[in-house]
Amino acid sequence: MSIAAARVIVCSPGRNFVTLKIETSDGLTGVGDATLNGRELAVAAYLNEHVVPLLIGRDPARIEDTWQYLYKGAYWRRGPVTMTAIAAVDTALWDIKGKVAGLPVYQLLGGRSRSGVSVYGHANGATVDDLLSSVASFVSRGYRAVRVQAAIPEISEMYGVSAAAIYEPASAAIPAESVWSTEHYLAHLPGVLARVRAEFGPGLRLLHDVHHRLTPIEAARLGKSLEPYALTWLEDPVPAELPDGYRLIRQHTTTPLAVGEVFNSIWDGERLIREQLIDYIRATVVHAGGITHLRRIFDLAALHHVRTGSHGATDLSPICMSAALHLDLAVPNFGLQEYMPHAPETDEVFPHGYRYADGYLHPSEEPGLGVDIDEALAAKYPYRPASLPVSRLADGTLHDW
Ligand code: GCO
Ligand code: MG
Repeated sequence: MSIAAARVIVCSPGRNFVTLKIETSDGLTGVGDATLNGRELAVAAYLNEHVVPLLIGRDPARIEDTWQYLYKGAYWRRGPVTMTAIAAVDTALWDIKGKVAGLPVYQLLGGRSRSGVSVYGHANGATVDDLLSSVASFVSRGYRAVRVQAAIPEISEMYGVSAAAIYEPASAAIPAESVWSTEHYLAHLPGVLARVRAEFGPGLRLLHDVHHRLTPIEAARLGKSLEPYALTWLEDPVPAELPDGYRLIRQHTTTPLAVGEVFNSIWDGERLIREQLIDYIRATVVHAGGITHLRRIFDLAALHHVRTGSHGATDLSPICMSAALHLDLAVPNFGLQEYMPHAPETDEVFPHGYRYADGYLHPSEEPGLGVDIDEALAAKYPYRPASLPVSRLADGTLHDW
C-alpha cells in the first residue's frame, strides 16, 4: 500500500481550519489538523508546496520514518509552521494505521490507562456574579474542573471574557487592539478567586490563564496571592522563551504552573520539564509535531513529575481533539484536557465520534481516530482572514496579548 493522494482543505465553518487528507492506494483515508490560528495559509502553502509532493508513493505504515524525513529532511528544523505541517501528516498516518489494524488509535498507543479523559471548561463573566453563574452552569453539567477568567473593571477588553456563547478572539482581518494594565489585574484577580473558592468549596478544580502577560516577579506575587484558593494551575504567567523566569516564580510560590500551548517541539519545554519548573505541559498534537512527537514530550514529562494538560481551544479542530483524546487516554501521566466545544457548523463539517459525559470526554471506538471532514460541506465555508488581537499599555507600548 502506498500514499496515492494528499489534499489540503482550507475552510471556515465558524472559524478557519486547515486540514490534510491522505488517501492510500487501497482507498483508505486519514485526516490531520494543520490549523495555526491567524497564520493558516502559511501552513497550507508549506504543505501544498513542500510536503504533499514528497508523500506520494510513500508507505503510509512508516509513521516514524516519515516524521524524521520531514523533520530532518527539511534541514530547517522546528518552528510553528513546519511542526504544524508535520503534525498534520503524522496524525493522518496514525488514523490510517488504526483503520488498517481495525483498532482505535489509543489501542495502538498501549491501550487505556483510565476510563475517561477529565476535561475543564471555560467560565467567565463581565461581573463576579456573572462569573459565579457561569461556573455554576459548568458544575451543573458535570465538570469537576473550570477555568476562571474575570473582567477587570478598569480594563475594557479582557482575554477570555466574552458574552458570546463561543469565545473567538481571532475576529478582524487586521488585529484588534486593547489596552492592558498589570496593576489593575493584580489588584483585582485575587478577590475574584476568593469568591469563587468560597462559593464552590474545596472540591472543584480551579484554573486561571494569565496569557503570557506578566514578568516573573509579578507572576511570583500573583502565585503567592492565589495560594489560599488552591488553583490546579496558573497558566502561562510569563512568556516561556526564557526558562529562568520560571525558576524565579518557583522560588516564591507553590501555585502549580502550566505552560506550553505555543510550544512546537520537545526542545521548547525540555529545560522547564527537566528542572521541574512547571507542573503541566500544555503542548498539543497539532502544534507540536503530531501524536508521534507529543508522545515523546509526554514521556519526558513523565520522568520529571510533570503531567499533561493539552491545549484544546476552538482553533484546534475536532481532528486535533480526537487525536488528543486517544493520547490522553493512553499516557500514564495524563493531567487534564482543555475542552471548548466548537460551533455547530464546525461539528457538522468535522463529523466525530468523541462524546462528553459527566466531566469526561471519551474518544471514538471506531478504527483510527474516529473523525473525518465533509469536503462538500467544507467548500460552502470559504476562508476569511482573521487575526488574533494585540495588546498595548496605556502609553501605546506593545505588550503580550
Ligand atoms: C487557551 C488559549 C487560547 C489561545 C488561542 C490562540 O488556553 O485556550 O490561551 O485561548 O488564546 O488558542 O489561538
Ligand atoms: Mg492558554
